[in-house]
This record gives sequence, structure tokens and C-alpha cells, in this order.
Amino acid sequence: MTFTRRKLIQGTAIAAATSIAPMKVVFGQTAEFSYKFANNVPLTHPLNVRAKAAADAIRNETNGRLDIQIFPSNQLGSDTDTLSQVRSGGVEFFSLSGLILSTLVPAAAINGMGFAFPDYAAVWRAMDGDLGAYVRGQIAKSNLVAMDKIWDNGFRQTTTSNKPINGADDLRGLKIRVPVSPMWTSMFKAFEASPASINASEMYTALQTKVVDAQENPLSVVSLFKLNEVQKYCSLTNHMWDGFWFLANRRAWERLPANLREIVAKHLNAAAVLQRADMAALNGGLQQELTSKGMVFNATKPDSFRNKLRTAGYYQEWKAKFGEEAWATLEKYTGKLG
Ligand code: X2X
Repeated sequence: MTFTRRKLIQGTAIAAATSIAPMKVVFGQTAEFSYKFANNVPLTHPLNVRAKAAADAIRNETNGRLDIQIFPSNQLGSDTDTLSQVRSGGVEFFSLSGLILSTLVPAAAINGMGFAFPDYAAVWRAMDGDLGAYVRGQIAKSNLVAMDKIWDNGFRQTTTSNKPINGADDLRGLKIRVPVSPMWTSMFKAFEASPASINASEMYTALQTKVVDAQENPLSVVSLFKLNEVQKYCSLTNHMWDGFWFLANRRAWERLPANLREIVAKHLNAAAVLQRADMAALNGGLQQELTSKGMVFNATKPDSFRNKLRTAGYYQEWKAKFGEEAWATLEKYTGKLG
């Protein structure tokens, strides 16, 4: 019996038994591979909009053999939990900031070096070039596979409930939420702030209950997580660029036949490139939108922040941690750092 006929017959039988719309049952019941994709952003984030379109395209092109279900907003657990699940295979796909991934793969934090990339052009040259290839090589040594194209999270800005940040001095003593990663803690300690490592899923509540007074994220996250409800000031610090690696559990990835893997990679990588453009368009209008909702913006100059990091030994420390090869690869795209 051919795959299609079997599918039809099964679908008809189930539909007859349950009177649920047959097409839905056919896909749901007969997908040969049913994989979960977890992430930490809401369904409305371009990452999920494009991932959903890619999942649909993959389902179609594989004739329903691979069904990818999306679990947004940390529904399956915090980033730290989900990282364990994608390593063990409980979750097949997970998109994660390289900086958080660095708790497992230290090199993955490198794109988050403070004030390294001047603009998106430099980011994509590096991440689609040798720097990204280097990091993916390191990721491959763990139990994970990273798709070639990294997705955009964005250049990060600083929001607070109590004062604008104009220069490095304003960060001193600031209770600021950062994601769980040594790169963030180290940077904000160098600024003499008081960083608290908190998963994205608990960020809103931590700000609302004043466990912390500040956080830092791209404007897209500020808006889509509605942080403007609990934060007043937004200082355009652009202190680092952060992106999401689209990760697969290695065994789950290798379980897919080669032709399916090719289809998946093709659609996910194409979706990443489209998502980058969505993010650029989204970010373009967000300052105005957030201002209309009551946030107060200010521009900053990188010099005061960079000097503070330099004096604190931040660049030296990370150069030693990443090693000569990785550092030289980064500086190929950013120019001399530190
Ligand atoms: O947790 C965050 O701040 C977020 C959503 O930007 C990341 O995934 C790093």
C-alpha cells in the first residue's frame, strides 16, 4: 500500500469514528516525524511568524511526513530548562541566544561582546561568514546542530523605571535584569551595575514587582513583551548585538532522512533571512510607537561605556577566554577591540 493510500484510509476511518474534520486528522495522525520547536518569544514575534511559515512549507514539501509544532513564550520551560531538553531530545528544535547557549558552548557568546559591531551590515558579514562558521563548529561539538543562518534578536537597548542612562556612570549600582549568561553578568559588573540573572519568562514580573529596576533588550522585545507597561525610560545604548541560533537535537536531526534534512534546512535558513528583514522594518517604527505609549527615549554615545569596559579589563578578560583564533576572527569584522 502506498503512503498516500494508507494515509487516506486511516484518515477516513478515524474521521468516521470521531467525526473530526478528516484533513486535520490525516496530517496529525500520519506525520512520520512530529517535532517540537520551542522558543522564548511570543507568537507575534517575527521569529515565530517566519518559523510558522517555514513549518507549513516543510509540511507541504514533505507531504506531511514532518510536522513541526511551535511552542512560543517558554511554554515548555525557561531557556535554561529548554536547553537541557533539546540536549536530551525531549524537545527537537529550540532557538536560543548564543549568549545563553554559551553556558554550554562558551564560544557562542562571542557575538555579544560589548560595542563590537557598528551596524547590521557588519553583523551579517560576520555571522554569515567566518565568525558564524566558527561558532557553529563549536556548537557541533555538543549534542546540537545549528542551522547555518542565525536569526535576529537585535541590538540591545537599556530601559529603566527610574532614570535615563546617558553614560556609564548612570549604570553604577543599577539593579538590572540580564539573561542567564556570564557575558551579560561580566559586562554589567564591569559597569559596576547590579546584574540579576533572570530568564525571559520571569522578566516582566521581576520588573513589575521591582525585584529589578532595569533591563536591556532590543526594542522588539520591549514592545512584544509589553515592558513599556513597567518601564519608563529607554536609553539607546546599542551595547551589543544578539541573535538566535536555530538548534536541533543531533539524534532527532539525524533520524530525519537526508532529503528531509535538506528541505528543513532550506526553509529554515530562508525564513531566517526573511525574519532579519522583518526585524529591520519592525525596529524602524518602534521608537515612535513606544514614545506614544509613554516611554521616554534618549540617545547615548558609545565612548563612555566603551572606556569603562576597557578600564575594567573586560576586553582583556574575554580575549583570554575566547582565545586567539576566535578573537582574531571577531576582529576581522569589527576592527580592533579593547
Ligand atoms: O531573554 C532575553 O532578554 C531575550 C528574549 O532577549 C533573549 O532571548 C536573550
